[in-house]
Amino acid sequence: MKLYHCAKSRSVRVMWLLEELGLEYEVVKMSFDPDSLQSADYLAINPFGKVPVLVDGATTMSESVAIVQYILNRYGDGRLEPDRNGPEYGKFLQWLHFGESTMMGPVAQMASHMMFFPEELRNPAILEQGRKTWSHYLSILDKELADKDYLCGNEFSAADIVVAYGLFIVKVFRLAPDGGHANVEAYYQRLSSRPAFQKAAAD
Ligand SMILES: N[C@@H](CCC(=O)N[C@@H](CS)C(=O)NCC(=O)O)C(=O)O
Repeated sequence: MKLYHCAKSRSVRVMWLLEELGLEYEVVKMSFDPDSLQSADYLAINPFGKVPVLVDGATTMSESVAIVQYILNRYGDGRLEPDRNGPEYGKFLQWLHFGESTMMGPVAQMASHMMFFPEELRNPAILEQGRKTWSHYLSILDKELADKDYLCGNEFSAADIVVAYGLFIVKVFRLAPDGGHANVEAYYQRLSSRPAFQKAAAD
């Protein structure tokens, strides 16, 4: 497998999973510079000009959570997900997709209006709205984590990888103030101390 990766991007999720599963892969380091992601060569691989991309034989994919599901399905041997016929599986899929579809909405708002957009397009009201939504999501996560260490069946799973990436990015870029969600904080400390995370999150 070949993983196209930019430091701190959503490809961290994929690398973290590959590391946890002990799978062999090659990393192609990209950068956010348009010469990299917008080059003709890269656009031929991913017309969206984004990372991650995973190439596995004839398969090329460019949605991080779909890639996570693909890797689990092909190479996971049941690891890092609950039994697909058991009671936890629906919940697992829900958190797995929450981590991108819902959770990254306010992250994108905060990041755009704090650092990605040119000054003249940044809107403090939208930044504030993003922070409010983020804080609301964290309170729900905090309740969910009140009596367990991980989101599904109290076992570490790929859903934690996807969700923890959002927490990571908000911390690294200081998009929202820390604090106020003790269970989420303890959860993040638990996850970010894993060697596979540390390898994937390094530059
Ligand atoms: N929904 C996609 C989003 C991919 C995405 O937005 N990637 C960002 C990095 S985290 C990117 O490559 N941005 C570069 C750009 O938009 O120019 C996924 O989960 O993989």
